[in-house]
Amino acid sequence: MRLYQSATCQYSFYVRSEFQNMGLVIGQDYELVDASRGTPGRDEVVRLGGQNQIPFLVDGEVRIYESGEIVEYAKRRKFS
Ligand SMILES: N[C@@H](CCC(=O)N[C@@H](CS)C(=O)NCC(=O)O)C(=O)O
Repeated sequence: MRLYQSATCQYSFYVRSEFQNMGLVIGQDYELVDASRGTPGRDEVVRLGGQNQIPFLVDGEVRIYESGEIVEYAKRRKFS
């Protein structure tokens, strides 16, 4: 999984916290990509998903923009 996010976005903070609570490990279970405005990461968000918004999760063909859905998806993926 690849999580596009930024340090100052509250929704990104929420997703990072939940991933940590689940015991997901950066570099092992997912990659963190800085997608602050004006970064190559943000360009990738738009290119891959068509919306200029973070947090954004990519996992294979899966693309999710809603923080709550990202967390639910990661839980299902880890625990099912
Ligand atoms: N649908 C979102 C709302 C996310 C949201 O509002 N993200 C803000 C940043 S915190 C955003 O991407 N705004 C547009 C921008 O930063 O250019 C969610 O709950 O995850």
